[in-house]
Amino acid sequence: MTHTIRLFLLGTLLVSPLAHAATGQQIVEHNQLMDHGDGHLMDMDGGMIMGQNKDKLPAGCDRISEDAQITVHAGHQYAKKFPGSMFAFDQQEWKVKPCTRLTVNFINEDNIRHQWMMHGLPKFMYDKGMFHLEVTGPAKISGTLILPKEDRTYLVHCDMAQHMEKGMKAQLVVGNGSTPFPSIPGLTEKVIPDDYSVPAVTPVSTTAPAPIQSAPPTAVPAASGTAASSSFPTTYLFGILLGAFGTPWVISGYRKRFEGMSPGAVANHLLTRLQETTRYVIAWLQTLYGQFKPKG
Ligand SMILES: [Cu+2]
Repeated sequence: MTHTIRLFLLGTLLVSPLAHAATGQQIVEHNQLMDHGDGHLMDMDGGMIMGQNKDKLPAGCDRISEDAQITVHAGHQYAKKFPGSMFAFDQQEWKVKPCTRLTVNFINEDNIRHQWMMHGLPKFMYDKGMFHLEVTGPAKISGTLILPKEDRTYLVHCDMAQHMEKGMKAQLVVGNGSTPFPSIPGLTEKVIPDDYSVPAVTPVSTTAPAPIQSAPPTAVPAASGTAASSSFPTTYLFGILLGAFGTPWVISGYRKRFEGMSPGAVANHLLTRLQETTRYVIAWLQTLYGQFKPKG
């Protein structure tokens, strides 16, 4: 029982939140990670260390030159001084001597996941050539590695999607370093510089004759097609009604009209009417064909 209480108190002490000066948030410290071997450590709250090495000397280092510590703050607020960026570390460059045993204290101040990921380490002792700290903030996680003997500049970034592109990029210089990395905020030239220039405004004519001329060819066939298809049943019904009630009236009218006319005059009159009707029917059929033929 006493043992359980002691463990509980120890655990409470170890994960006790640190006061976050800037925002009043509580920074949870992840320091009870399970060692999965090969320098890979994790805890149940998503804290992760990859490539930890506290005692294996890299080739060429006959001893640890010095023990050093850096504290890295990560978060949105550090991006404010870099226009166009969203995330950043509080520093963009760290310098250490070759064969340094370096402990990185990584403090993620955002309520999202961030990483302090270093690339290009020798694969004979760092699996995947990486050293990597990762935690969901606000939280702190610390890891240790021993740097190689060679003068070299290493890329450090957050590998969460788009975080490096949005500013979370830095470099660690060992000894005299090597070629610096591009696009490190406030440190090196951008590969693709941001362009915030306002494009020149092209004057727009208020009369704008061109759109008016170009509109009719597309608008007219569509409009007539729609009107024809929607009005066709009404027209058809109207025709039937006109035929049913109009025909007797027309016959009686013609009967009166033909009274007293010679058969020749009646025939001539009917022939003229037939010609007119034929022309009308042909015109109607042409219109109908124009409306229903396949477009294009
Ligand atoms: Cu990130």
